[in-house]
Amino acid sequence: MADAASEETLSNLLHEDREFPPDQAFTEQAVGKAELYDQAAADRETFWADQARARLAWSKDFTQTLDWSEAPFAKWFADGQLNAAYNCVDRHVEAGNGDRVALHFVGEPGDTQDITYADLLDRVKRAANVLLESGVSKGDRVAIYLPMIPEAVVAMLACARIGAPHSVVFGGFSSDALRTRIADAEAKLVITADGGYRRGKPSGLKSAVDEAVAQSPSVGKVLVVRRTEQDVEWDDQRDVWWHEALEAASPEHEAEPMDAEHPLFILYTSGTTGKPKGIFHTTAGYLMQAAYTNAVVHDVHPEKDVYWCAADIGWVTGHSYIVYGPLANGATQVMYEGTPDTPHQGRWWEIVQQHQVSILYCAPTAIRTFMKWGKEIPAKFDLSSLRVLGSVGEPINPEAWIWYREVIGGGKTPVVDTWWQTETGAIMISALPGVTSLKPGAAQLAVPGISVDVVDEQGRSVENGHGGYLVIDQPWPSMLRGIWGDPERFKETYWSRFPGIYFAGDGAKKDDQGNIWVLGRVDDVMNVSGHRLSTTEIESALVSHPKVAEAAVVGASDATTGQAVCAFVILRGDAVQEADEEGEGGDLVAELRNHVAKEIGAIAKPRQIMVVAELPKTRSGKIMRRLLRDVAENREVGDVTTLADSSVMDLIKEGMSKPS
Ligand code: 6R9
Repeated sequence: MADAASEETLSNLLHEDREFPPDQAFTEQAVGKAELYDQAAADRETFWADQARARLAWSKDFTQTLDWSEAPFAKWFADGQLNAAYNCVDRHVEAGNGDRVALHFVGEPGDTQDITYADLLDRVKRAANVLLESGVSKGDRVAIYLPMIPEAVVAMLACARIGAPHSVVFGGFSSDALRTRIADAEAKLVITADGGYRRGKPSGLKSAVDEAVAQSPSVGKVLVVRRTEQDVEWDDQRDVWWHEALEAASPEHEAEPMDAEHPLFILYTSGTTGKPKGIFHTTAGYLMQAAYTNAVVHDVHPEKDVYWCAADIGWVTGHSYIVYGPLANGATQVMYEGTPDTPHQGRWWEIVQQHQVSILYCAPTAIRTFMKWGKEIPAKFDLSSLRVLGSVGEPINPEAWIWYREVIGGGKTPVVDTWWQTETGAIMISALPGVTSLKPGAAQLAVPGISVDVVDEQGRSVENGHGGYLVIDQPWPSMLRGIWGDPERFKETYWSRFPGIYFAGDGAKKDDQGNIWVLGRVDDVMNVSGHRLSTTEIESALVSHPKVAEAAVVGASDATTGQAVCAFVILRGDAVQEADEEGEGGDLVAELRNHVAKEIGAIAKPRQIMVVAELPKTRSGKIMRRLLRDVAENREVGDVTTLADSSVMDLIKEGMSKPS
C-alpha cells in the first residue's frame, strides 16, 4: 500500500473516533495488568518463561526458553516435560476443586449435564484407557468427528493424555473432507457419534464416517458416541460403542509426561484453494499461550466466572478457547450443542440468563445476525450477569461492536476484538479489558509478549496513519510448528513473502495512535481505479446504515476501473417490510450507495448493490466472498462444498435473475 493515492484513501477510511476508557471498578479486579507490557518489553523470553512456569504444572522444568536456531521451526521450553490433560483436569481436582463445574452442557433439544472437574477426570481417564486398548499409542493420530457434545472435549483430552495428536474434523464437513483429512494424517482411529441435534432435528454422522473409513486403510477402529439413538450401520470388527467401552474401562490412568514439543494436535484450515493445510501445534507453548490469553483477554476468574465461547470445537477457537485455555485455567463454561434460533431466536440469551454467563466470546457474524433479528429479542432476557464480551473470526464493524456493547452488554461491558489464526494458536492482537481504552472496530494492539507490525511491499514498517501487510516479527510460544508432512509448504506459505518474519495474509492499518485495524485478507483488498479499498471498510459503512443488517462486498473485474465494488446486503427486519410495501428497492439502493460515498468517499461507492436474504458462509461463519465474486462477474458459481448451507447460492442467483 505504498502509493500516494492509496495512502490518501486509507487515511480517509475508518474515521471511527469513538473511544471507551476502562471503568475503574473493572480495572481494579482485572486479570490483565498494564505492567505486563513493561515486563514483556524488558525481556520477552523471560516474560514467556515466567508465564510458562506460573500457568502450567511441569513434570520436568525446562532450561532453555526458545530455540530459534532452525528458524522458522521453533522450539519452546524444549527440554521441559508436562501433560496437557493433567494440566487441564487432574491438577484442579488435586487442588481441591473437583466439585467445580467444568462444563454446563446444554443440548439443543433441552437436555443438560453439569460436569464437574472430578467427573471430567473420570471420563478422560477411562477414555484414555479405551484408546490404549484399541491399539492407539503415543504419536499415533486420532480423528475426531463429533457434534458439540461433552464427549468431544473428553476425546480431545484423552488423546492429549496419551500423547496421540488429535485431528478434529468439523462435524458439518462432508464424508469426502473427512476422508482426505484422515488420509493426510494417517489416523489410526476415528471417534464419532451416531449423530447430533441441529435445527430441531437429529442429523447423521456415522454414515459419513462409514463412507470415509471404507477408503481409509489407516483406520482400524471407530468409537461411536450414542447421542441421537438413530439407527446406524454397524461393523462388528471395527465399530465400538463409546459408552460401553468407557463403562468397561479402568478408571485408573496416570498421565504420562510429554516433551514440551510433543505434537498436541493437527487442525486443517478451511483451504480457500487446493489441498487443506494440516496446521500442527505442540504441547507446552500452545497450552500456555491459550491459558494466558484466556485469562488476560477474557478476564477469566475461574472461581466465579461462567464463561461461554460459542464456537464449534471443529475450529481453532473451540480448541484454544473451549478446551485448552479455559480448562487449563480451571474455568466453568457453558457448552451449547445447537443453533442460535432453535427453538427460538432468544436461545442464546435464555442460556446466558439461566447460567448467569459472565463472559461471552463469539463471532461478528453471529452478532450481525442478532442485529438482524432485532434488539427486542435479547431484551426479553436478563443479561446483567455479562461483564466481558469478545469477538473473533472477522473484523467487527464499529456498528456491530457498539450494538454488542449496548444491547448485549447493557452499555457497560468491555468488548474485545481479538485477532488471531489457526496458525497462531492463540490470541495475538487484542485490547486488555480494564487496561486499554477501547476503539470499536479495531483489534488495537499486540497482547503483552507478542510483537506484530504493519509493513509495506518491501517489508518496511509503515508509519502511523498508513496501511500495509500484517506481520508477526518475533516467534511466539503458540506458533504453528509446521504444516503436517510438508515443511517446504510451511516455509513458502508464511515465511517467504518477507524473509525471516511471519506473513499472516491479512492487510491492516495503523491509526494515528498506532492502533491496529485489521482490514481482512489481502486477497479481499480491492483495487478500484488504482485505489486500494478494503472490503471490510465498505461493509462497515453499509452496516452503519440503519436499514442494513449485514453486508458483504467483493471486487468484481471491471473493464474501466480494473475492479468495481459490488455489495450484497441483508436488510433489517423493519426495512425489508418497508421496501416490500413501498416497492422502494431502487430508491433504497441509491440511498445506500450515497451513504457509502458519504462515509468513505465517492471512490468506494458500490457499482452494484444487491439486496439478498442470506449470505454464503462457511461453517465457521466466514463469508465466502469468492462465490459472491462469481455472481458479481456473471460466472458459474464455484465449489460450494464448504458452505454451511449450499442452497444459499441458489437463492442469491434466483434473486439476481429477477428484474428489480
Ligand atoms: C481465530 C480464527 C483466521 C483469519 C485471519 C483473519 C480473520 C480472525 C479476526 C480476523 C479481523 C479479527 N480474523 N479474527 N480479522 N479481525 N478479530 O478465526 O482463525 O479460522 O484460522 O481464521 O480470520 O483474516 O487471518 P482462522
